[in-house]
Amino acid sequence: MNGGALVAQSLKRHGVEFLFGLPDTTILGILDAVRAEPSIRYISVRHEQVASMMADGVARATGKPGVCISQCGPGALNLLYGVASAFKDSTPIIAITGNIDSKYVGRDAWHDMDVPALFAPVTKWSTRITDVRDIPAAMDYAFRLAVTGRPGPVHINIPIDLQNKEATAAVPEPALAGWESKPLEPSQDDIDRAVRALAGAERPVIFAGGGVIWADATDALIAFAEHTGIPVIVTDTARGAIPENHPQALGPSGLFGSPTATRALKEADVIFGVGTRFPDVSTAKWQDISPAAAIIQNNTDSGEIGRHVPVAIGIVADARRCLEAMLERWEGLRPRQRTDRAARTAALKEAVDAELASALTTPPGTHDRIPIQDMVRELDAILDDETIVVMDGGLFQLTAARLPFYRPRSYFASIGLGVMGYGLSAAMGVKLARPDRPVLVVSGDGGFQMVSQDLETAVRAQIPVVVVIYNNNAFAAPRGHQQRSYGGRLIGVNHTNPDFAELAMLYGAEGRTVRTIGELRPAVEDLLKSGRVGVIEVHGE
Ligand SMILES: Cc1ncc(C[n+]2csc(CCOP(=O)(O)OP(=O)(O)O)c2C)c(N)n1
Ligand SMILES: [Mg+2]
Repeated sequence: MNGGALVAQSLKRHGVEFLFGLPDTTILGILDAVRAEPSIRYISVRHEQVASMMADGVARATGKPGVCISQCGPGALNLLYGVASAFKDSTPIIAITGNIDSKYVGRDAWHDMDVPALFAPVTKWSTRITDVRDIPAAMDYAFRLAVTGRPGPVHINIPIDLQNKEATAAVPEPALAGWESKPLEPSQDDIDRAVRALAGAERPVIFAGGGVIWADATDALIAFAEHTGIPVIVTDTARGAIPENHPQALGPSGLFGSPTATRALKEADVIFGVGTRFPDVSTAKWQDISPAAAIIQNNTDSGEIGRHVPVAIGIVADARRCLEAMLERWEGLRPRQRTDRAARTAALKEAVDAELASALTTPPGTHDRIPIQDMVRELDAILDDETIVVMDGGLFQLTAARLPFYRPRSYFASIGLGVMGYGLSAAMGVKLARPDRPVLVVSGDGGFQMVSQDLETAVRAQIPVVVVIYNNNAFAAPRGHQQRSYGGRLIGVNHTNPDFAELAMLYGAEGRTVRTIGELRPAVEDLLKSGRVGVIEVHGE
């Protein structure tokens, strides 16, 4: 077996169904072997950044690493984009890059760059293979590392000569083969202290992060919340961990959340952070966490505990095991609880609902084009809890992210890095992994235009996602800053766009234009049902 076949066999062994990439000479050994492996579907993209974000989509939709591949030089630079986004949002990706022949690596030859060094700051492990027989063990370690502790991307660089080289001597068995990891158990002492602190609290909140989703702990979260009556705030990677119409669900806090959830966080005397690193985006760079609050933090990665906020009780454990142990202990202890908890939670929930309604209320005045509030309100009315929403970044997102979500793995966005172009790209990975669920992208015109060439990929590979573009012919996010902070002196923020419906049709997709809000529902419903790739341009203001 040659190096390429060893890679393909490893992907197969790890149950990889999809590989996303863009071919070049330095990866042809691997691609040739993948071509011969019927269980793996290889899909070429038109820009490598789309491949890494598709892998991100697969990972977030399934909980298993997504895999992408590119050549070594410019391809690797493009691939890096989605890998970096995944790193910031704790998403496991296996990024594979090829390389020039080993004997020229590091000699400033054509395409030669120190690719492992480029990937190092945005991966958990970035390595170059120097012996073909190391491939299986390196791949196994990569798959293991990507999902253990705080999940994240890993990168393996494989020179082309090793892909083509036969492994003549015996290939060592990967040391990790056959070893099953078990969820990390919490210490009973930590659980005891946490339960007592929470039970005695006057204004407690549960602050649930992406770790709850990765640990499949949403049932445990809901059970614990219901038993204790404590309100739940979620981070942006944990949307839907508790249905957002649940009487105790306050939705997200911070930049994309409600002022009430933020206030509940600020006023809390005890904060139970579960499966979270306390992201800056949810906490106004940690300023929304009172220095007087007692913080309980659960994370499966001990390095994340106390990293951003001082922690009174740290619980290093799998989020599910932590929540289950907390509930068990709470039931055993039957702690005396404050009786005003239910009334406080109900008041918070009422305020969150009222705020959501006002966030989606159209500002007064005349509107020549469709206000963002109208579009999001209408989407809220149209979408059911089956539909997965993948969101791009931009000013529109501040309103669009207010859409409520009711199930885990139903909302994905590039939060920590905030990359433009994430919407269509990640959505394609999500749809491949979850063909049973409708997938809708909400994007700005700027973000969509960063990856619009990959409509061709969606059409060719028959990935029926529907993209709603809120077209304001501008990079409105920086424009807003210029209006507020630079005396309205605009530079570089207004532009023109093609007719997006026409563009979609040129690519062989369906295209619709929405000029009045009433046209949105039929367009979304028809296209989601059509089984085809669809683009809906909304004339935004
Ligand atoms: C690759 C990249 N470049 C620049 C930015 C900074 N940025 C954030 S939002 C934005 C404008 C997005 O425009 P659009 O998609 O049209 O959404 P809008 O702000 O108009 O709602 C820019 C330039 C970014 N996040 N990512
Ligand atoms: Mg725009």
